[in-house]
Amino acid sequence: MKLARIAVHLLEPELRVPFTTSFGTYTRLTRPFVVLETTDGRRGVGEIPTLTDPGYKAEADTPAVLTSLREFIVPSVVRAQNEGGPFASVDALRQSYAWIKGATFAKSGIEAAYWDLLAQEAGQPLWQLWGGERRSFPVGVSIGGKTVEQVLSLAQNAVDLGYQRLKVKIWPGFDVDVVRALRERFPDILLQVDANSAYTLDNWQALQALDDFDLLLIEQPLYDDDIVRHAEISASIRTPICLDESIHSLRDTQSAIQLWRQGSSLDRLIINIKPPRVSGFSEAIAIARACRAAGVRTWIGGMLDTAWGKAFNLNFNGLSEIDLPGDHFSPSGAYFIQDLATPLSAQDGIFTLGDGVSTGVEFDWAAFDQLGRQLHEERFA
Ligand code: OSB
Ligand code: MG
Repeated sequence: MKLARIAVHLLEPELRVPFTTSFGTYTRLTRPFVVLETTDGRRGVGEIPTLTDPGYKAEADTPAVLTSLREFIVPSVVRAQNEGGPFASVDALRQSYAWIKGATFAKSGIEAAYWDLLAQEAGQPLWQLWGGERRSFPVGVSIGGKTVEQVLSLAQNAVDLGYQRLKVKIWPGFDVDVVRALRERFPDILLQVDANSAYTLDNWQALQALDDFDLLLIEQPLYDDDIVRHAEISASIRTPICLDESIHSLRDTQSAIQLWRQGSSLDRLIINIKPPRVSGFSEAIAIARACRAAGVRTWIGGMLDTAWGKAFNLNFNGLSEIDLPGDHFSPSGAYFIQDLATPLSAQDGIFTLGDGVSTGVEFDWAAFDQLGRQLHEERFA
């Protein structure tokens, strides 16, 4: 497969319902997309699920990703094929930009577009290409509300839609009360919380009260760039700790596994695998396998991705190494006012993968053009 052109687009999809986290409320998003075109006219598309600012983590914001792509990653990919010929594999593609430190979100968009091309060429669904062996699995929703009433209303909506697992955003002062209210209303549901690094070593103790509510996990309570302190507090809290922000690679995952093995216990460590946060699906698959081998549970996180990005993640969930329900759906029905594909849907909280090629959904090029514009393009020699 020979690449002819690479383009970066910027879209502005709008959420139907604002999403609140410990670091801010989001309604209008800005989203870079990578389009790879082959010499025979095939196009592959990769979404980069940035937020507008670095409130979630460094290099996960739109300006940083656009700069990395334009200045370093796109020129590296073009140079590599021009000088060395067509990429023989996804690994060869990744090698072309491996010298660039960080920029995991930006890199993941190139890799996703390439996987889309490979799947189209093979005439296969992504889940098959990735060795997935599980067609059906339970899925969940992530709830970002500002008040207990808002959270309860979104949770009720999600439960009425059939979802059997809820994740709720918390922060200091908005934790025990919201969890208690959810538990009272939904005594048997799989329930987990996400703090997005809002607590510190001085106030995380408030989270010990959550041990009474039979939570599946507490996601990223402490600093976004820390693994060690999370391992330390994990010994003093019964509820498992889940790492999101602080895992960028298989190596980070191995560090966490080593720390939990030495300290508390591996059943108190859970990893949220977000493919863009770890530079793409190759690394994400390696992380899923390493965690399974160590007895550490995993699930697939989201970033308010459009139906295109969500479809990639649902295919990834077809791997039998993934243990727990992921953040694949919106608690209010659909995330976006206008989307890039008809969103895949679950029945009674269970999603089933189909036989459709690549993502399994049809990319809506007209919506793509309506929602944004091309910022940058380079042609291969
Ligand atoms: O931490 O998982 C997170 C959204 C934006 C940024 C960070 C996170 C989230 C979510 C949304 O929780 C999950 C989803 O896409 O459904
Ligand atoms: Mg998270």
